[in-house]
Amino acid sequence: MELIRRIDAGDPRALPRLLTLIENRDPAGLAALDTLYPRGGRAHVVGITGPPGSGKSTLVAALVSEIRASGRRVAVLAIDPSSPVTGGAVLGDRIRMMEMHADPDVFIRSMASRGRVGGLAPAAAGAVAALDAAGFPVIIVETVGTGQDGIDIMTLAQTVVVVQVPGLGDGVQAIKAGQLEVGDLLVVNKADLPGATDLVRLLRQSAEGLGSPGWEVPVLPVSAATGDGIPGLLAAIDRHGVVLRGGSEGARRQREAASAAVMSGLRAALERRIASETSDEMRDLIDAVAARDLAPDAAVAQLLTRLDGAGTRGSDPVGDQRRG
Ligand SMILES: Nc1nc2c(ncn2[C@@H]2O[C@H](COP(=O)(O)OP(=O)(O)O)[C@@H](O)[C@H]2O)c(=O)[nH]1
Ligand SMILES: [Mg+2]
Repeated sequence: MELIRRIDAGDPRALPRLLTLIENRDPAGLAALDTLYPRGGRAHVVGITGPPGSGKSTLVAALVSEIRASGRRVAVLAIDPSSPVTGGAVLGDRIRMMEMHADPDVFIRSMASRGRVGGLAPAAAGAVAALDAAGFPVIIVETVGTGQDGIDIMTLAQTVVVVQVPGLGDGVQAIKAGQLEVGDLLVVNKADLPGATDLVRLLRQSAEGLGSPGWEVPVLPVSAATGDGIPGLLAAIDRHGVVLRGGSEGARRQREAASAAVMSGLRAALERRIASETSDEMRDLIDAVAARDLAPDAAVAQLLTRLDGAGTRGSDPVGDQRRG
């Protein structure tokens, strides 16, 4: 296929093009992904998550410089599930990383959920798979929080870095909300600000006993703005990658990621099918439920029968079917 040949030849416009096709669920993009998928599985996918303003983008920029200094290529996927009307947040991130656009071995892509057909989670999983197949040894995924809009960073990333900052009480919030548990590494960013030492101490207590076989969760103070602690953070991320590759935990996570990718894709496909196959009938049935002529379960049963019929016909009016 032409697009894959161009990616292999190192055409800088081919990969952004492929990601756009995948995001739009264009049959050509999905067919390319079918071909590319078996090539993947070698990248170390690192998720960076934390509250807005905690310095994730600044941290990613610092990590990218450090990874480049170690001679590796790196791709960044910045996911913003907040559907900004203006796209401002995503654009801000882009501009901040602009200097890196000059480096052909750094690939940066932003993704928002605004106007998306078929859900952000499958699109993000598809993008990671494409970047993996394109040969980036490290892929960084930046996203706010966890589980928002179906983006569960754990299902995309092998190594999850949870970012906290002093001064906002966020650390305490995160402990209460159980957000630390998803982290393989806990980072206290803005360690140049007051309160960092206390937060590190608090998180170290909370992190005790967390982790996976052969891995204790480290709590690392860094300053993305000054670069303090960044080499140590990258070293810890790399170490976690090595631990994963050496043990059963890595395989377990691969299996979990595969399961999540299939399930989110299936869910999105069913939602598209529901929207396209049942809309008229759905409206009538909802009217009937509202008028108390029909119980909700009875309406659901009728709609399912309708979808079963659509399934056996094999029709796919959204144009999802692979034509590759
Ligand atoms: N003092 C200080 N400020 C930082 C540090 N890292 C990031 N910031 C600032 O925090 C703000 C939010 O950073 P950003 O990377 O956009 O956060 P994000 O929303 O988590 O991606 C910006 O004004 C950054 O300059 C740091 O290490 N120290
Ligand atoms: Mg950001």
